[in-house]
Amino acid sequence: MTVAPVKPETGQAQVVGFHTGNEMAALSAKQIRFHLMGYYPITPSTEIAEILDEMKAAGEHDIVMVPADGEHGAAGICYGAATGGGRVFNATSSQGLLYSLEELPVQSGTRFPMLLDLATRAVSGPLDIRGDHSDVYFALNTGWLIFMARDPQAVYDLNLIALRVAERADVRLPAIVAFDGFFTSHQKRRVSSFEDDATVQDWLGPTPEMVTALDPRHPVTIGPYMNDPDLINNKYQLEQAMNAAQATLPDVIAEYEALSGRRYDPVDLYRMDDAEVAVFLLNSAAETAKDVADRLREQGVRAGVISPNVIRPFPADAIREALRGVRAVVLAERSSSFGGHGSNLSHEVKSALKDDPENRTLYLSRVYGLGGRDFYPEDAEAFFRLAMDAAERGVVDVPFDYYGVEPGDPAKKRPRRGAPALTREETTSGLLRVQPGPDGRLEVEAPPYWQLATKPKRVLPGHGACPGCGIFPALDQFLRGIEGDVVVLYQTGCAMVVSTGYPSTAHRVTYVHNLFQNGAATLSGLVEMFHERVRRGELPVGEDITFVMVTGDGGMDIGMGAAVGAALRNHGMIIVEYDNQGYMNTGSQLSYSTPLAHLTSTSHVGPGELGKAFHHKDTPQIMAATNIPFVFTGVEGFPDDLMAKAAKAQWYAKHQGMAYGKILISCPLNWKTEDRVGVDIVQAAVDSCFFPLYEIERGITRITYNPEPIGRRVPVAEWLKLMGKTKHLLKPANEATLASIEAEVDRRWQRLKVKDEHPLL
Ligand SMILES: Cc1ncc(C[n+]2csc(CCOP(=O)(O)OP(=O)(O)O)c2C)c(N)n1
Ligand code: SF4
Ligand SMILES: [Mg+2]
Repeated sequence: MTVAPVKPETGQAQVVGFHTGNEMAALSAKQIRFHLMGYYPITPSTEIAEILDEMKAAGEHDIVMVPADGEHGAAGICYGAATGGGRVFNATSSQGLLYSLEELPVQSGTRFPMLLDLATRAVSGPLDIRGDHSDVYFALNTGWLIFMARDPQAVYDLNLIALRVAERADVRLPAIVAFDGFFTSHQKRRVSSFEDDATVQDWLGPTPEMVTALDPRHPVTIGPYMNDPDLINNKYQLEQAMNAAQATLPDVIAEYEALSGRRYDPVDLYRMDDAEVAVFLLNSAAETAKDVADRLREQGVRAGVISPNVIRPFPADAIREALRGVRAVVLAERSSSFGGHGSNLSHEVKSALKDDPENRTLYLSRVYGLGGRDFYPEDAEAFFRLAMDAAERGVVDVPFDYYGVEPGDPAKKRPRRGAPALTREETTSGLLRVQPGPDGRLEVEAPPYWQLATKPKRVLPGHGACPGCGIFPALDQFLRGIEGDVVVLYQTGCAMVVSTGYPSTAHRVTYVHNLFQNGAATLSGLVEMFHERVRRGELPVGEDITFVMVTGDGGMDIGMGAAVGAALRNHGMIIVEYDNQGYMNTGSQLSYSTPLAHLTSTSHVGPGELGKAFHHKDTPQIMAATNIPFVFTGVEGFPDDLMAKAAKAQWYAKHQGMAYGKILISCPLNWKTEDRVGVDIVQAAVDSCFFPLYEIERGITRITYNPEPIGRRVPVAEWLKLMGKTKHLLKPANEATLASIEAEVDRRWQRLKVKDEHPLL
């Protein structure tokens, strides 16, 4: 992009800084002063909400920030807010975009503008957090405008341009501004921004008058049931809106240039005037190729780079025009349309060229850089050389291919195996016996925990968890209470991320991963397949596997629907949740299990905000309401208790259906504590009755550790004072909030005690 100096006679005062794409996204959102942001954290876009939350805590803006239960929820929140007539913002990446995908056509089809910033990232699976364009390509058919921002400056500028186009009366479409995950989202660049927020707000003007759900005197029906022939007409109108956006773009670009001194034509053309060979690239890779084009020009090669700033509407005319005299072009894309003999935009460029009967450009389509694989000048040069070779010989030998891949030889390269498989004898101590007692509850006969210490670990110690992390000690205690063969499913979270990294694994038992919105459904499918294959005689009749899903507390937000679904179907499996009170592997964002007023990276503390705004989720009680046979809580500091509950969970999973348990574990990194004190903090959480230890067996509640009669109950302040993330709650100014936490903890505890004492509850 060319950054022209601001023209003093027309431009507005600007400041120069050194910022990342995410910072520029947040800055532009703050300056636009959206009414609302609905969001859900996902790397590498998470920082945008984090920065905005920090600014809010500091009192720098008044945007309503709504933390969703998942991206589908975030998209719904944004859509609902947009029907209310204000300005709406969201930010996401990868699976987050895909998880909200079905909402996107709802919004464009009913024509409510908003802005969605997409820090692009490879789509799962397998899971990869780095940047390619496979996510944004899924949005090509959603009816959203799509702008491509090649650097942090463009993120800022295109956010303003996109919103302005989106809100035009004849457009009224939501818009995505996509920039390269990590390459642009996290790398600092020299950038300019308007000094005064008012400049941005004046340029955009007030939110335009639109259909609104908030005017009872003028009721409207938004999203009526619609059938043939109206539906196709609705889509035709959407197409017209895209055309209107295309028509309006030159004006908006010119106006923005007058305001800022920076110009964004629909297609960024670099030395294309007389180019004979060219590469077509999106976003940051195009910048790399520009340097190479310069170098080749010094050697006498007429090389150029063509790179759209907008892909919806697709600037077919400008591309056709730019390629008119080009002899060969490499169309290189960071995404694939598997089986499509070329990725999507390659086909769109080719079809644009077909519309010019005079055009003789040869084209080669290449997929490169998937999963964030770096794109170096040598790679750009290789593309130019492909084009030069085709131009010289007048033929294209390989029209479509992947670039920079090594398919490997399965005979030579096998994933490294971890430790040898566990035998059933090794995992069966024979020391744990579970049987129904006279009152219908299970009785567990178990040795002291230390006697099971010789049972081999199902997760090897060579994982990458932080020092002092409570996950694996607690999981190990839990899994020791389970006898025999186990198949585990881990939802996305710290436990998953630190224990597998292709080609290594810390798991000695069969492990399956699915994304954390759907693990419970996935495991329930596996459980049913197991039983069906046994029934059909395809697996030995005596085969006996216990199925355990391991999830974080965040997985019980976004995956709540799947977990409740599996619970209502009562599959024979265990869900064990390790609760570290936040989305920790993505950098400590709040989860619904984060307690009130705790500090996280999306619930800051400052004059405008006091940590998380609502109380922690009572997941065990929610799961108990599904009437599954067994629900429990546990902590590492009570190993005998935890092990007995594991044994019961296994019995119920085998004989009656689902068991669910929540284990509170320490996260020194994000609780801001020393590594060694995790067990003490968790003990204080139990003794303050914030995290009571209990079980609900076939609907009957029993507290398994009561700190009151033994004189161990402590005020919640005694627990909160142990963590850096809650120290602010002990300040006199925050007395009322502390009292509110104490009151809520006590209210839940008193109800639990009543249940414990009641024979039917
Ligand atoms: C659909 C989707 N949204 C967001 C993410 C990013 N993400 C992966 S794990 C995670 C948080 C997990 O939190 P939790 O379950 O509590 O586990 P923890 O990281 O705390 O161990 C998030 C936000 C994702 N992978 N997929
Ligand atoms: S971030 Fe917290 S939960 Fe995750 S591995 Fe580190 S200490 Fe454990
Ligand atoms: Mg968590």
